[in-house]
Formats: sequence, structure tokens, C-alpha cells
Amino acid sequence: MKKTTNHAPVKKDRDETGNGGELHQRAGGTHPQLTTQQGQAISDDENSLKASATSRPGPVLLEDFVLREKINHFDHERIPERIVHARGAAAHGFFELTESLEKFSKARVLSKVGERTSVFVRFSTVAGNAGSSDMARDVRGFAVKLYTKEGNWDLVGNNIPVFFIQDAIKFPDLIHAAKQEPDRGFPQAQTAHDTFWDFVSLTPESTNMLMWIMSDRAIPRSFRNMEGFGVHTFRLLNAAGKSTFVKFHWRPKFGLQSVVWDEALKISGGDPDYHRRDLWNSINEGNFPEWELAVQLFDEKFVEKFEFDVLDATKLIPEEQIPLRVIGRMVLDRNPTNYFSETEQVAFMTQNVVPGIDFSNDPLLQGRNFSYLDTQLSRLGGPNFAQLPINAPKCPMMNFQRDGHMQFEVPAGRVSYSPSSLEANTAREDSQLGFISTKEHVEGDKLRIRPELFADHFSQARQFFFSQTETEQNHIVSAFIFELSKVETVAIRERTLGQLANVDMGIARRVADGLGMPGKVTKVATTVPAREDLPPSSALSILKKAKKSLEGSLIGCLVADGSDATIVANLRKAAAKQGCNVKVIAPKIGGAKAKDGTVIPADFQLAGGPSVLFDCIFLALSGEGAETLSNEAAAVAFVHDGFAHLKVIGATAEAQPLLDKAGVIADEGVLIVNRGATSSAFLERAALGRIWKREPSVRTVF
Ligand code: HDE
Repeated sequence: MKKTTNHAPVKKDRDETGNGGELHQRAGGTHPQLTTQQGQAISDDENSLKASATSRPGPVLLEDFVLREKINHFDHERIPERIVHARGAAAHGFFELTESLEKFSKARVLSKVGERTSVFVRFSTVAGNAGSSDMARDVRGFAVKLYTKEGNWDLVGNNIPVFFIQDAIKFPDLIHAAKQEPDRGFPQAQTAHDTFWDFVSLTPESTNMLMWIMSDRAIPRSFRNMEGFGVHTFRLLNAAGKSTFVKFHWRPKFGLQSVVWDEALKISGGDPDYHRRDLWNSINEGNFPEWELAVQLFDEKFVEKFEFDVLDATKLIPEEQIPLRVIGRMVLDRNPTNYFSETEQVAFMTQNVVPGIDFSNDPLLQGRNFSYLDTQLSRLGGPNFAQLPINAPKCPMMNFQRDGHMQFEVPAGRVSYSPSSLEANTAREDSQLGFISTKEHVEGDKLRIRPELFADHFSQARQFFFSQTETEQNHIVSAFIFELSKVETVAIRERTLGQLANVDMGIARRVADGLGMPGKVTKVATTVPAREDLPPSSALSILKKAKKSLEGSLIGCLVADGSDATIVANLRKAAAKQGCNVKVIAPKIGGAKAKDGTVIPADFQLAGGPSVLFDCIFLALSGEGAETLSNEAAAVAFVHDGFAHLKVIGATAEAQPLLDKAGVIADEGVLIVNRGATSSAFLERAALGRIWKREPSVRTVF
């Protein structure tokens, strides 16, 4: 039987009609009766209706409405995937305000401290199609729908605070350049190809964003370990009509974390669902992802003195200039019930704001305010998508918009217009409660131009690079080398080097060196050279503000026959105290036979549990186990990759042959746990993060 939710104007569950009981009985008393969409009970769901089918089948009859309806519905199961952000995963939760912004905004969601507002949050990659890998190097979407008591507020942001372009009119070009090339239909979910670098190297305003997407921000460890940003400057409006500018930031409770590039490539093979599985599992395990909501508030005076234009989405406002003010927290505590109904059909729209929150004149934001409604109309098939349970506001809603495809409401009465006098209690507007735009004086010529302050494309890119630790700078350089090595047209590589030279000659030379193109760096002409006086901002680095904790992380523990079950049990206990989980990997999924004769249950079979899926690894092996696994390529790769990906490795002394075979060289991140000892030294070191010092010994750093 088709089950419906209680979200509102949907077809009544048949149980409520009184027919359900009878159908239920007809199905044998234990299962609901299978029916067609029209509610007719189905007698046979295995065989289509055929003419003269007694010995050999005759033709299938057109008359078989059960078959036709089923296939017909199936044929229409897909809706067009999102043109960008097609691959996503989402969860339900709540937002709770901890500090009132009543002075700045009349929005209830920003002024009632302690009030919880339901949210639905969808994370996504941008360029890949719906079936692509989670771990592509890409920006991540961070879209939050807040079902406030005053209507839906959608904060449709990203995990990077700046964007590629300054004006919405360039968006289709950017996306066409980034997605698969139109003649060949590849590469999938990657910017490492000619058309992308052709476009961005001809679009210097992209340079700041390029620094960010070549950084480890573009390969996050999980959605839980990402920041989120509203990107644009918005406005808040208080009860007296006074406006204040605002930027929104989400800061993860589990801290910022990323993977390393070689690991990202291997995760894409090992588990293309890595991020969505992590989100799903952590919520199921009660390890709820959580973020603080912080704001940067500023006024016209700051706008006047800021080096850049606050309406330019390729720039950010450093936290050192406008500090973050934490005003609330968001917790994701419930997985979707149905991926399609919720995650796929959710319609985020930047124009969804509530009274007290307003737009700025950022030309990118203004263009987005057109795009999102337009795209939902074609994606969801018509103007009634706001009636879908996931999109419907959770506050009273009433207007005279009527009819259209898939109208689920059954409005009563004669009045579907305003003003009207025929019926009492029809909806009316309210100038006090309703949405009011910021009063703003506008004058001047109508022109297609960019403001002068938008012209500095390199200063913040430079500031970003020099705000990073040496390790992070190395990763940015390597990412440019990787991406440009996939660009076939030499002139595009050279032009990109020329743009990088505008950021810093040193960076450009390092990339050129890694490409084997020394002497090919010629600055591209620019009207505004990079400022060298912007101070570094520690807040832009992942490592400078990394949390030294294992909370929410995963330890991969390799076992084999002969392993000591007590070591595994102790590791589990100690890890649990730190809020982290141990997953056991064994040669057989049925588990390993411990030396005391018990079975150590396995979560992964060796071939399906590569070390890239874990934050750190532990080899709980006996001498016999280590010898056997030394001849097992997957086990050697498990350890070798763990070492090469700079992970902390814990091991029993007996595991040494496997460490040797995998080329592990003892360092502060390789901890041998002696028999009977606890694994606390291993956990303590693992909590500090990866062994970045090891990096130059495992790969060439240009
Ligand atoms: Fe989007 N963007 N975008 N975007 N965007 C879409 O809407 C668009 C931009 C972002 O999980 C589309 O429903 C234009 C910036 C997220 O469902 C579409 C421009 C930022 C999501 C669209 C931008 C974003 C989208 C595609 C330039 C960060 C996924 C499907 C003016 C602040 C939401 C859809 C979800 C999705 C248009 C630029 C974030 C086509 C025209 C900047 C997180 O409407």
C-alpha cells in the first residue's frame, strides 16, 4: 500500500478511508495489499496478461493496465538532475539560536534565543553528475533550509567563502567550461581538463577561488569536517528599518579536516560514496554533525574603508578585520526517510528569505535570485513544488496562487483574488509583519559595467596562499601541477602560469618546475597588481586551526588469524573514551580466529577496506598473521598507503615484517605497542593529526 506522510495536502492513506482493513485481510492478514496507483488490488505481480498462455506464451495484451501502469511509472522515475550540485546527500536537524541579533534583525529565527528551528541541509559537489564520486576535487555545496515560523529561509552556501566570478552572466560559461567537454562527454567530476583552465586563465577574477580549490578545502575528510559560508554579503533589517551588512559562516564542531590528494584519488575507487556514507553512519550512530553559526556584522563605514568591495563575491572579509560572532548552533540528527522525496526534490532558492533578512546588490546574488526558482520549475516540473513535503513551509501559508501541474491543495470557496469582499477571513497583506526591502537610494546611468573596486583579482589570492602553513602551500602547488598536467594545450598551461605569476612569481615558478616547463613564466598583463601588504590571516588555514582531537574519527584495525583479541578490545575501549570508532579489517569477512580461540568479528574484508577509509591505522597482528599478510598485496598496500598518506600507525611488535614489506620507516607517527601495554601512546599521537613532517620523504615537493 502506498504510504503517505502526514505533511499535508496529500492523498489520504487508505487505512484512514476504511478500506485498508479489508485490503489488508485480502492480502492474508500479515501484509498490506499491493494495489495499483488507483487503489485496485493486484492479484499477480509476477506475470503480465497474455493471450492463449496455457502452454507457450502468446502476445502480451495491451489491456493489462497493471503492467502498463507499473512500467509507465518506472519510465518517469527520474527527474532532470541538477545542472550543478547534482551529487548530494542531506539530513534533517535543527538550528538553535544562542545569541539574539534583535538589535540588527527583526527575524524571529535570529532573535528568539533558545528557540529551535527545523532544518534540512544538503551537501554536494558541483561539477560531477549525480552518480559521480564524492571525493572529486571540487567546491562543496552547503545548502541549509530553515523552516522558520515566519517562512522558509534558505542559506544556499558553499564550503569556500569566495567564488569564481563576479557577475551572474558568466555562470553558464563557467559551468560549461568545468563540466564534461561537450564533444566527448568527459572528464567526469573534474576540473583537470582544457576547457576549465582555458576559461579560468582568461578570467583573472577566478584567481582567488583557484587558490581555494587547489587547496585541501576541496578534498574534505567529511561533510562534518567542513566549514560553510553564505559567500555573499547579505543585509539584516531591524524593526526600526535600520540595515546592517552581514556574512554568514558555519563552523564545524568536529573541526576542519581534509584528506591528501593521493588518498582522495584512491577513496574515489575504494568508496565513491565516502562522504554520504559518513554522514549517514555518523547520524545513525548518534555522532551528530554539528556547526556553530557565526556572523560578521558591519556597516557603511566599514564598507567605505575596506580595501575591496563587499559586494564582490570573489573576495572575503578577513576575520581579523571583522571578527566572527557566534550566534547559534545547528545539529543534524535525522537521516532522510527517502532519498528521492527529500534529498532530490528539495528546492533551495536564494530568494527564500524572511522579514528581517535582505539581499545586498552583489550582482552574483542578484542573478542567483532569478536562477533558483527558474531551475526548480524545470527540475520539479511546475509551479507547485513548494507543496512537496520537503519544500513546504512549516508555518501557516495562504495566498491566491492557484492551479498548475500537480496541484495537491483543494482550495475551497469563490475567492481566488485580492482585493475581495465576498468572503470574510480571506488572506490580506500586513505592512508591519510582511517582508520589506531595505530602503536604498539608487541613481546614476544604466550601464553594463563592473565597479572599479572589483578590479583587483590577485591581492586576496596572494594573501590566501601566504596565510597557509608550508605543508598547505606545498599542497596547493602540487594541485596546480596535477591539474595542469592534464591540460593538453600548452598555451593554456602557459597562460595559467602567467596568471599565477601575478599572484607571486615564486608560486608560478614552482608550478612551472613541477610541470617541467621552466622558463615558461611570463606575467599576463594586469591593470591592478597584487598588493603585498595584506597581512596573513590564520583563519584561512585548515592546519592552523585544526582541532587536536579524535572525536568522530575512524581507526582501521587490521587483524588476522592469531591476533590478540584483548589488544583489539582494549583499543576499542580506549578509542570510545575519545569519541572515536574502531573498524576491524580482516582477510575474511567472517572475522579472524584470535589466539585465544575466539572470533574477532570483521567490519571489512581486506580488499574492501583499504586504509584510505580510515583516519589512522592499527596493526593488531601476531607474528604468524604478519608473515601471511606480507604476501598479500592488499595488506601491504593498506600499510604502505597509510604511511604515504601521513597517517599515524600503531602496531604490535610482531607486525614488523609487514611494516618492513610496506616500506614503513620508523618516525614519531609509527608507534609500536608492546604486549600488555595500552594503546594510549598511539591514540595520543593520532589525536594530534597527520605526520606532516613525513611528507617530503614520501613524495616530491616542488
Ligand atoms: Fe548555485 N545553483 N548558482 N551557487 N548552488 C544551483 O539550483 C547559480 C552559486 C549552490 O543542494 C542550481 O536547485 C547561479 C554560488 C548550492 O540543491 C542553480 C549562480 C553559490 C546549490 C544554480 C550560482 C552557489 C546550487 C542548480 C551564479 C555559493 C545546490 C540546481 C550567479 C554561495 C543546492 C538548483 C542543493 C544550485 C544557479 C552561484 C551554491 C542552477 C546562476 C556563488 C549549494 O539554480
